[in-house]
Amino acid sequence: MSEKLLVPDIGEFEKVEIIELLVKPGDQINSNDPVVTIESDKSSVEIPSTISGKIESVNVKVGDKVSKGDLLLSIEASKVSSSEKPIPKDTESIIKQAETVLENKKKEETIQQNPVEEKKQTIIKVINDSDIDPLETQDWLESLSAVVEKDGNQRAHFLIKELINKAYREGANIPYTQHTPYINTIPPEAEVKSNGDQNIERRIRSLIRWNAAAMVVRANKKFPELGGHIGTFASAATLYDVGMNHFWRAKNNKFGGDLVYFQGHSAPGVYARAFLEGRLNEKQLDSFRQEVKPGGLSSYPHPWLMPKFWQFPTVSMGLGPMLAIYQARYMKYLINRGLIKDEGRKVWAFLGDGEMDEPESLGAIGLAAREKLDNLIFVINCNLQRLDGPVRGNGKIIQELEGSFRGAGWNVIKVIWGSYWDSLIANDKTGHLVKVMNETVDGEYQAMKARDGAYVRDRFFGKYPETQELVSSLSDKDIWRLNRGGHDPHKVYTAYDQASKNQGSPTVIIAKTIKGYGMGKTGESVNTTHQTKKLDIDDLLYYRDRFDVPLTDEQVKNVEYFKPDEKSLEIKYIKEKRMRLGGFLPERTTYSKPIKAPAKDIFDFMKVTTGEKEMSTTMALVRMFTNLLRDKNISPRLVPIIPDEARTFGMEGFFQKIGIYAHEGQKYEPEDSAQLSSYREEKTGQVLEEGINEAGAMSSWIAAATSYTNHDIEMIPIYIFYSMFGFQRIGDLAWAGGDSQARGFLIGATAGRTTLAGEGLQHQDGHSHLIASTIPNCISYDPTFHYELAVIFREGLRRMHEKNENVFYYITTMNENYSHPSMPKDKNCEEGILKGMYKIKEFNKYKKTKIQLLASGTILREMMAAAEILQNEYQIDSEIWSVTSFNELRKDGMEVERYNLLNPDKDQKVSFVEQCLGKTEGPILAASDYMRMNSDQIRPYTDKSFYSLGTDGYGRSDTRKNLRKFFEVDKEHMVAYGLSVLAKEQLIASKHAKEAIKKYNIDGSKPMPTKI
Ligand SMILES: Cc1ncc(C[n+]2csc(CCOP(=O)(O)OP(=O)(O)O)c2C)c(N)n1
Ligand SMILES: [Mg+2]
Repeated sequence: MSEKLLVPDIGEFEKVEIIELLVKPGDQINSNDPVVTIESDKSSVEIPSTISGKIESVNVKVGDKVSKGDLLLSIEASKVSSSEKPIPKDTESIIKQAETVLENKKKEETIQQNPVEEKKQTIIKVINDSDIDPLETQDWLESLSAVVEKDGNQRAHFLIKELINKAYREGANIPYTQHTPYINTIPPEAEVKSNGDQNIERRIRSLIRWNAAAMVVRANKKFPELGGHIGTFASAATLYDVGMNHFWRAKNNKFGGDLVYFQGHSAPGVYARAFLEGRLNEKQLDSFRQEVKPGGLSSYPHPWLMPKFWQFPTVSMGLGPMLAIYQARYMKYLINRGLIKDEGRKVWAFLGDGEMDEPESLGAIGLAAREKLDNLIFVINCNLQRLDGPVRGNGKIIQELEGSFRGAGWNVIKVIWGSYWDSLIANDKTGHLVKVMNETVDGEYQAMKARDGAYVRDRFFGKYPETQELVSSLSDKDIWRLNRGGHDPHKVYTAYDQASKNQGSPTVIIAKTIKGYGMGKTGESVNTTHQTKKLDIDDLLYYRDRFDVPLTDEQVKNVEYFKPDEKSLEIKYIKEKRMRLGGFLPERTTYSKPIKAPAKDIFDFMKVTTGEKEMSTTMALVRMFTNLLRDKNISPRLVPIIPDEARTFGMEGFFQKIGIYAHEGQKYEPEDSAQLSSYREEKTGQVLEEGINEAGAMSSWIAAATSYTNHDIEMIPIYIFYSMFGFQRIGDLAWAGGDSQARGFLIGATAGRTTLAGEGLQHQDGHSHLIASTIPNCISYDPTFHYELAVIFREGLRRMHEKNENVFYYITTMNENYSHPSMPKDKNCEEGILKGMYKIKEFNKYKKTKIQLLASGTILREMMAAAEILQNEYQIDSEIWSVTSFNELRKDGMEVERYNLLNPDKDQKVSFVEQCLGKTEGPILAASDYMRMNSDQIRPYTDKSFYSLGTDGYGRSDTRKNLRKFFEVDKEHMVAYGLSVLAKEQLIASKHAKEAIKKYNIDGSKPMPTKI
């Protein structure tokens, strides 16, 4: 039966051009196969067939303009019985969704019907001064305890929720509290015991503590300028050790490995453990913070400097939390897209309590909960101090963080008190102990740990007679021994155990510790702990004794490391524990397979002129992606990342074609479901649509760009953003991306200070290339024409994803529409595009006076127009150079100059700039849509006179024409400046320049754009 395929609803567009026919008569096609590509002035989209069968006739040709309802093809449809008719995708996902909801509901019901038998919960009374009827309160509490005992926690929760609902409906204004009392979330009865040997583990931990401190002290004895930290790891040692001994599984040939983001300043502790494990030797420990000689140990986790060890750069505070969240989300993305197996891998991130004040640290916690990232565990080491003093002297950081995370939907586990407190809390029949705990602020908690047991008795337990009584039988020493949760391996183990098993939400473990734990009077819990890097002999002896390190006084004086014999119980234990968990951590390895770059001809269509058709480079890029999606090797590996600008960039066609990643699929029928570019969310969706969130999008990009090492699968992330909201906004993340050896593309779209016209000061980018040039492994380009883009992009794919070079690409694309010429036939053109410049045109009619004109991006077109005027109206010849990358030219120039200076007696090399311009005639005038500094970068690498134009100053909204006039990068200014340059070089008389300045109404006394 013959069926007709019509142009579907293409939104607001009409008379859209057909630019490609993807099928011909006789082809057998399936439903959803693309048949033609259409292009508006903003975007190009493939139209998929809705019918399977054999094509009888194609009723359109390239160049035709079509609108909704026009006939595209006639197809002899394959016979599909109505029962076999495919369910439309949207409906299918809605059905799936409904089924899952039903299933979950069923599960919930069964859980509710069969409450897990709960152990008896201790009732903790919290004394409240505003309690007008304590007896009545007692009644209610007892009823609740009875419910907990009889029917379990879930039932109790249910009743409380119902009570609250009822009160709310009856008009009670119930204040919402996100805080629980200042005690551990997991009661002692619910604790899980570790199967580890606690004695050996303590001995190992003590040695790690000692060696970590020793390496910092030794380095600073030799070179006091090196610095380092002892106090941070001292507070976190137990938190790391329990993970290392019992929880964190390494990557090996059977398992992908858990990913652990270590807190930057605890690096000495991680090295100290690696020393006991036999992965680092004494010489290496002695080269801590001396990295210039190969083999030195990095101050902090830096994969660039220790590429086989560190996986994640975390020391710039706030980046670790964001990167870890997006890493966990990306892991789920890979699983849901079927690219890696779901092995229950976890992402653990260790963070400082001071670090949590960075807005980035909390900035993405909502996403983690929304995406149900139960593969993510944060451990916040609340030692109550940051660098200068207490994190919340007047408040309680643990409570505050609990509120933030609970409010965001996380599973919160507070580990505040160690086991020695258990019996005290159990005996707190009046509730006064919890009251004191709640009332005491962090400044007091910190001060207490800087003093002694007597002080704690007086200042803490002494607050109420009831609490004083509670510790009356304890000595001051006993009181001093009351430990904090983060230093108690049992409490930490049970928290990790519960966190690892939690489902449906991310978990945060908020652990209370002591900064500089064990460092004694000069370093424990004092405001200067953070910066303590030298310990005097008394401190060292105290530290040895405190942790029973088997060193003689003499050895302590020499600050010797201690490593037990290989056959000792400790070393055997530590190794055996790691072997059970699959290997050592951290370790950075890569087993991914390269992706073959597409054949050169995939971009051939971009090497021929677009003729009269005008398009922007942003649009050319989107066309190129559409083509790449047809490459079987490349397509599944592309990770398009967009921060709510797909429509701005003409990429909305991707929504239907490859779908938007949504871990729960699409629970609604989108408003535009009938349209070709309908908003389609899917569990297997490919696009990461990040919303208005550049930092998050960049974190996703880093996760995908390091997929080759963290997931052993090479991926091609392409993050497209408003160029101004790129490097300027997320510069530190880009730096961390470089450190991480990210591979992928960053596309600064709608770029240029005058090319993006109306948007104004905050939007118009005139410096992103300069910021990009600060990152050593970032390669950046500012192409003008579609073939330049194609050559650059393919080379990026080849270098990064086929040859696995650890570089990443930054390419600016623009939104100015113009016709693109064919690629010049010159065989060196491609090389020039990649190295940074090539000659695109020459005017050579008069052979009297010549000027070299260099420009990049759309400003090249102004320069080409100026050259034409110079030739036609002033008889000036010129050579025009398309500069695709001033940055790349500078890199080459620097290297050549350095080589020549260091090798004065050898044949001198010639920079690429000089290879191009050395033998040409006339001075150079260079311009771009960026600050003059952009083109000035190559000034030192040519002997010629060099003048530059650029867009220095704040942008502002206006038309492109007016902006270019304002910043003096339009063709008229170029003509006038060109003539002036030639006059200054005494190649022509100055009157020509004067005339041109007058002719173009240029006011010579107007202020610099930087001043207005
Ligand atoms: C973005 C950033 N700002 C400042 C610093 C400098 N700095 C290093 S450690 C530190 C204090 C850290 O306190 P906290 O997060 O509580 O960690 P702790 O050492 O107490 O575990 C500061 C301010 C940094 N590393 N990164
Ligand atoms: Mg801290």
